[in-house]
Amino acid sequence: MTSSTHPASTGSSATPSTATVQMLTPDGERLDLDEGRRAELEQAVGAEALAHAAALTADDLLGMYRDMALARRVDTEATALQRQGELGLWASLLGQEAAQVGSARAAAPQDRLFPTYREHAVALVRGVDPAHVLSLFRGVDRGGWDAEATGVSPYTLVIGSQTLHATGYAMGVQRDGAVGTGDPARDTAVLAYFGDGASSQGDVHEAFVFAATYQAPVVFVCQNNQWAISVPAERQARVPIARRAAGFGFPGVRVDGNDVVACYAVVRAAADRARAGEGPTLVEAFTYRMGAHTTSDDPGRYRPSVEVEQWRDRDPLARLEAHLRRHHGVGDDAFAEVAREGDALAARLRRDVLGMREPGHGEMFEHAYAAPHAHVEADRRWYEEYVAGLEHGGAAADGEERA
Ligand SMILES: Cc1ncc(C[n+]2csc(CCOP(=O)(O)OP(=O)(O)O)c2C)c(N)n1
Repeated sequence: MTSSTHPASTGSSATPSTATVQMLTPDGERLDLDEGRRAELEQAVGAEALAHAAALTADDLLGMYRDMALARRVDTEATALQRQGELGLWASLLGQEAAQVGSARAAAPQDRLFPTYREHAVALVRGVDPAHVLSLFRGVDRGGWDAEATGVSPYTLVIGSQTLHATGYAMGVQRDGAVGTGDPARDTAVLAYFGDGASSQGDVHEAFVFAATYQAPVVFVCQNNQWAISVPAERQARVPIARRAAGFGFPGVRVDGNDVVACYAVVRAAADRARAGEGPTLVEAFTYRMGAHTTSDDPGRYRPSVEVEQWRDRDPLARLEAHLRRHHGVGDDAFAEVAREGDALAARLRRDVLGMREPGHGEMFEHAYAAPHAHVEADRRWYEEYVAGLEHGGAAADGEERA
């Protein structure tokens, strides 16, 4: 179905509506499998995306449910750990599981994903240990998971900057001859994640220009969760974000971000296009941030609770669960098994976090360069002397000139 009205517009009459692609209704019905809806959907997303959705098996769908449920369980545990003083901060993904799992599952193993700081489900799908993500929020690590092995670059807090890194990487991939060869194990796409607030950044617009000009293999995945901390999306974007792509010369699609099937299908088709050398696509996943911006934020000060309640009815997990129960005969046992797995993961995470050691003073210098570097060594010596001075009463290094 493509609906001509927002699933739940936050209200500004200045914001024109745009079609939102949906394949799984909140009640769990599959619209892409409905003969009557196919033509309308095909026009909105193309036959390839429909074929990708139709090819999903019951196992695939249960796998998506599991990914979303585990990500939500990690999120709940991380929020509790932060409240208990074990993490410095946490950016919850609650409500955004479908946009993240659908898009990440659409990526091929060789694709590279550039997240911001809320893509915990993306990381999970790609095999990043959530303990690594939590170590970053505990402040004992700088998020140093293996980007090569997982295909997930480090988190970025500088809003929108990773869209430029992603586009540069995609241009590199292109120059390495890994686009448009027709070899499915070689052709590579890049997914760049960012938020509605980030779409106001100059960096994002530069990334769009470069990606469009060079036909770089990038899928821009904007999770429009409708709030950039306390600023609503409608105050930043006078037209739906997906429509901006047209001005740069590439396709833009708005998809129901709480519908994991639609997110998967649309991003899969866009990534296929990118790998084939047909250039970038902007996918706006229209979703909602159910929690606070971070644990330092109080959304009750700026966000009407009725809006949150409306979105609770569109919960991405509940709709996939309804579909699996009604159309694939999945019963209580399977969901209980996923819940048990989630609890075990959460317990293991808690143990890991409580056991994380403080980093040594000099460790931040270790990965600045791959090989030893004289300036980095000088910085390290100065820093170690400075810290030693602090430990001996703060006098020794205070007045010293930096080397
Ligand atoms: C360049 C830059 N400017 C401002 C900030 C402060 N800041 C942190 S998060 C945020 C809002 C981001 O909103 P959005 O892009 O919609 O992502 P969301 O947090 O909603 O997922 C801002 C302004 C920053 N981190 N970097």
